[in-house]
Amino acid sequence: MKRSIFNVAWRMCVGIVAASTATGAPHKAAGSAADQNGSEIVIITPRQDNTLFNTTVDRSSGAGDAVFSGRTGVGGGGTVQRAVLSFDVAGNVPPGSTITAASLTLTLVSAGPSGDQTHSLHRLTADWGEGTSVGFGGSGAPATPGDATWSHTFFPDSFWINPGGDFDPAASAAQVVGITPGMTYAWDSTPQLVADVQDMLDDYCGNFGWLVQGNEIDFNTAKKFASKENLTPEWRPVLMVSFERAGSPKPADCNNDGVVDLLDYADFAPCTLGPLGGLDPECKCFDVDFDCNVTLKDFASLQKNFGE
Ligand SMILES: [Ca+2]
Ligand SMILES: [Ca+2]
Ligand SMILES: [Ca+2]
Repeated sequence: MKRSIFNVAWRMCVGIVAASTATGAPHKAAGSAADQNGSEIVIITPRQDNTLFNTTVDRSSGAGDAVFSGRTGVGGGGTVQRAVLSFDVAGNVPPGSTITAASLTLTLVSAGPSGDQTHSLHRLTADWGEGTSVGFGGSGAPATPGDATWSHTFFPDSFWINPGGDFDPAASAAQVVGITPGMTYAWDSTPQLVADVQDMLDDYCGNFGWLVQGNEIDFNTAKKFASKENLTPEWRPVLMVSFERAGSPKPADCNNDGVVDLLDYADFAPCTLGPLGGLDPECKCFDVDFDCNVTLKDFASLQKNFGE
């Protein structure tokens, strides 16, 4: 097993933070620490995670306690599995920050008997969902509304362009995963992984996370990792991000003059397009809750900061 100094140093931090949450909700930067280079560090748990199972009927495991990557044995039907995970980077790292390091950590629950296998992270290029299906084995359970499946981004009406997921064929990071239950595996901070997370911050409306791809050729290469629903909090996936903030921008101070006032309100008003309005680049600053729309919820934040 390979673990960088970065990850070893922060695994304790992860354990402490993960143990403190039972919801899988993202952790706020306010509780972040600093790394050896002085960058702030934040620990983010998944926004959602799921598995695409290459089965003849639509199966998924949106609410299951694990995600899978690789291929089952003959007894399991030789099912190819791809884990998908996304993280709310923009909700946890201040806008304008520079990402200096990033690492994804998964904990192995169990594995097929094939020994070490390389699993790579690929940036997803389409949005996908997580329903209420709970699969216990390596072939998932019948998909429920909103679940990602091998064919669907959101079961039953929305589809990937490419069955098995739309993702960048170039890996952002790779890690060899063994077979010992309870072991943690970190996809280390490669330049591409850092670039991915920077993009997830800057262009958060296009942040759909990563797909984990294993050995899909040979039987018994499946790895079962704890998901955000896992009952053991410290086993849940975590994305560790180091960043340097650009200053302390006040939410909704979009003309950047240090105060939220009527000038900002004048710019805000034309940006309120409603839930289907999308996000004009000029309006991005007003999307205070990072949901890719400027709505009354964002106005509430503008109001809260008014005069400050
Ligand atoms: Ca899940
Ligand atoms: Ca202002
Ligand atoms: Ca918003």
